[in-house]
Amino acid sequence: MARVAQRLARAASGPRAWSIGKVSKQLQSLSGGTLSRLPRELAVPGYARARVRAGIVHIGVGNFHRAHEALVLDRCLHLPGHQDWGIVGVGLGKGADAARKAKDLEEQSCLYTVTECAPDGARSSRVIGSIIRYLHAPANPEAVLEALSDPGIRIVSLTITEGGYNICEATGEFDLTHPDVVHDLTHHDVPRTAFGHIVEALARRRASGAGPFTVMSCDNLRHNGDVAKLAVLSFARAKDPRLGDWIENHVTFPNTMVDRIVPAVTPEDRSTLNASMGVDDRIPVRAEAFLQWVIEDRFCSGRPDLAAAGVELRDDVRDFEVIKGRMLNGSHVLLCFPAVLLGYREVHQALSDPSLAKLLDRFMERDVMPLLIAPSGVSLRDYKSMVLGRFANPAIRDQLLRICANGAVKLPTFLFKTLAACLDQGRDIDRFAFVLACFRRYLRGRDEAGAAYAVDEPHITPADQVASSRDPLDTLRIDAFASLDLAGNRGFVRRYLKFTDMIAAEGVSIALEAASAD
Ligand code: CS2
Repeated sequence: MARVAQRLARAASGPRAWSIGKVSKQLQSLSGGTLSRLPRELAVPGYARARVRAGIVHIGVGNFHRAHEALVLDRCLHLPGHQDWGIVGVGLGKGADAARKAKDLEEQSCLYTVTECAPDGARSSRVIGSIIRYLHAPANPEAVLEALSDPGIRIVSLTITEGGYNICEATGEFDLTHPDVVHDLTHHDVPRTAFGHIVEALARRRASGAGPFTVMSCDNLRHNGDVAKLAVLSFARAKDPRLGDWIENHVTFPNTMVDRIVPAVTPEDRSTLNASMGVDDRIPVRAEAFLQWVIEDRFCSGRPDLAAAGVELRDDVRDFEVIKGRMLNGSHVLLCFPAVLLGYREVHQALSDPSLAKLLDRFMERDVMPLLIAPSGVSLRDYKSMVLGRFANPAIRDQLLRICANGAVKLPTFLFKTLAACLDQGRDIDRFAFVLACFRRYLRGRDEAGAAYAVDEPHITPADQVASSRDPLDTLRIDAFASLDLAGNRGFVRRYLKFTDMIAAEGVSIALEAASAD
């Protein structure tokens, strides 16, 4: 009888048939109501989701958040006494994609699958249940402010991208002239930016006695907590200096180092993942098996037992951030532009090209590692091998164009500290001159074989783009690169023009050999 009822329920919820090659499978839809009917091999939340309350608001629910913090919190929710640490997800983005994501999450009761792919091909998938509510801010800004003002919320975490903190590269200050910031300073109840939301919510909490929350940045930035603090305090002081003081005295901004490679999911990936799980998940995530999260233990209003869920709580987070940003993200950004120009589209394919592998090896070994101090228990040489091994993982098929996106912000974020030190110390700067020459060539949107790709550079103005295509030195002068005045450095300009000319006359391969020559 039970089996019959189960079958009827299965039929009522309308499993869809998919075929991959010759195999066709019945896929079970995913939502709170179908959890008990999912294929047995798929791990599902082992806690009562209905009893979970929100303790965290997360702004920027991209694939990275869903495969990183939300997965760690899902582990926490399995611990006794942790039912108050669910997540309310918030999306600030406008446009059709953002609205679709909100709809998909709502229809799936905010459930989704994460599939972890090890380099040996082993895969495991599970349903993550830690996001219990999702709010699309443009559709209802007041709901977001209410959620953030709820006394139950004790942490507000952020993945709003490296460029999202609105810090001017030239001055290092929060840009109070940005139109959205100007808007938020005068329209307190309908903010557009993360800072407008956070500061208005803190003002309300201060007035109501609900107390502060921790602001935890999870973006790939040097000292991300300090940057988040600068942004929040600058905004708050511009709005109300006394509120700024209150925030400074009560809110904490721990620095964190986040690490997990999470590729974009194409429609083909989605079909393959769903067929292998037997589930019709509209928003599945795929990630490498590796996951690291190091956090300073500075939470002003409490935290879950993150250590029990695999997080490292340490005082020397900044050292980890520096190593990860300069070695892993630095290598990514050094690799992606020449690799795309050479016709590669996935990271592991590029790594199987010995010239590109050599470029990264030289870069880490010669340019980066001599400048770093390893935290206790970390060997830089092992770290280098681990980075190269992770990039070479064929199972995650990470997209080079994902890494290229927003290169104007990523290049300075991940390479300029190393470049500045190399310039100061009169060391080899060829890898940097080479990658900037490749970046300029990449902006044309066609690789060396003529294949077109989409260039995603929200921080380069159309005028800069035109200028850059005429005069190679104008690429060095774009606002995002202002901190180093590279166009005014004769030594750098000489090397950069050498690579620009070499790429134009002889091609990227020849320039690549020259950039990693002994
Ligand atoms: C990548 C990162 O987007 C990028 O530039 O380097 O997303 C990288 O995959 C993660 O930081 C790995 O932790």
